[in-house]
Amino acid sequence: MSYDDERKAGDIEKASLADIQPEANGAASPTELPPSPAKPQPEAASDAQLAPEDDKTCERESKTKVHRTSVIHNTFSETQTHTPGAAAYRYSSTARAEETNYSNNTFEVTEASVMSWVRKAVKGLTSPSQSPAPGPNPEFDKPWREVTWSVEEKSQILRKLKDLQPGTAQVRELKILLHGPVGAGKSSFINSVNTVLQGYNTTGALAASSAGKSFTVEFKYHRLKKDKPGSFYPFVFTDIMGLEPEDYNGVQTEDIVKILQGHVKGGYTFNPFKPIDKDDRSYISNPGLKDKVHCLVSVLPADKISLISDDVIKKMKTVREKARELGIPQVVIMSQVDSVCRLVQEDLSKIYTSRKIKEKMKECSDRLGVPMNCIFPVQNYHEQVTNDLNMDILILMAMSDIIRFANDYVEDQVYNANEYAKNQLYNE
Ligand SMILES: Nc1nc2c(ncn2[C@@H]2O[C@H](COP(=O)(O)OP(=O)(O)OP(=O)(O)O)[C@@H](O)[C@H]2O)c(=O)[nH]1
Ligand SMILES: [Mg+2]
Repeated sequence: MSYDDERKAGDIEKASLADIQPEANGAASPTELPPSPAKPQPEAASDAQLAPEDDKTCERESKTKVHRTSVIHNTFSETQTHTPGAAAYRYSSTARAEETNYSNNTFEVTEASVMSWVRKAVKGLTSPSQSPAPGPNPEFDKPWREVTWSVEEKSQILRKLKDLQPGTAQVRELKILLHGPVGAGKSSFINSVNTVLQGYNTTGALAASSAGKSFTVEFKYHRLKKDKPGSFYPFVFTDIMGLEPEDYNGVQTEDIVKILQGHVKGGYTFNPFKPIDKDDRSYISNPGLKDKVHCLVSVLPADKISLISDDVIKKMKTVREKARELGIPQVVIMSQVDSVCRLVQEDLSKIYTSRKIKEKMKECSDRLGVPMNCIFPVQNYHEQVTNDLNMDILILMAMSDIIRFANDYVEDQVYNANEYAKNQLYNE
């Protein structure tokens, strides 16, 4: 066989015979090549390892060539007599390497080249064409909810919030109540809104360093400062203890319902064993519209929705049903989106193109029984100390709807009450 024939027969390279494994069950294609447990994997050997280190190595190699000249020839056109006892070696479907005496008209190989050939063959095993078909694209072609990720958009929402005046003189502050499981990110959301409004890192509603037992035990109003001293935004957040599955752990649903109705004063400390009663000094017997909650915000962590116990979800549903009876608008904040989707963790502006996030929002919607358009995914400020435009935009989008719903509610209450009074007078 001529040199040219030999070349055609296979992709001939210099290789190390010492690194070729004896063939176990006849010819195997490179794609079928199992890794050798006893030997280091070809990929693991760096070029530096494979290259001759010094002159001595070269000398050694040339001696090897003389004594162990190899022929690589086409398996299917093979006609030569094999050296008796010559070991059969692993080879490709088109080429085969074996020891022979044909040193004068054959292509000589070195240990390094055979090693390289083996490496290529094994590489074929992991090449993209061999790997399993990729899963569905984690991104939608276009966002399913429109968001303008710009400084102008942020400034516009901020200005609206700064200029906000509740629609009725009866209510000076819109009350927003946050509830949800322990460690859902309730306090972090309040801090995040404050961080966006102030433009710097804030920790007004202290958040837990990690979730366990509820970190927030006191029923507290959080007022957010405006730019001038002594001036505040006309809305307050009420941060409460988290819900827990057991009856005597966390905040009681009865307490939350009392808060919705306006019976609980700020500063009240929750007692997981006993809900507030009429004799408590924090109990308001005849609450007015200003004492009531004007928007109920349920907070669920995106990364643990499926892990939240049915008991906690049941408690949340009880509170939501009571809020619905009272006509109080509701919003769901889905926090911790960065923990559930790598795409979003790397680029928050992909929030509405991420399939994972939509899937999680759907899970929120199904478990709580709320429509998708009431769910706002956000990433809270929890480790960042400087403002991020995309985080700000998502938080502000949620806030502007919360405030609008709350304001509409108080206006409706006053308008309906006035209409009712007028109608009563008219009928008399
Ligand atoms: N990665 C990530 N972590 C968050 C996010 N929001 C909150 N956390 C973390 O989640 C943990 C719980 O957050 P909190 O705000 O204390 O939760 P909470 O609902 O107020 O908890 P309780 O008051 O104990 O009921 C804290 O370690 C936060 O740093 C978020 O959007 N992303
Ligand atoms: Mg808290």
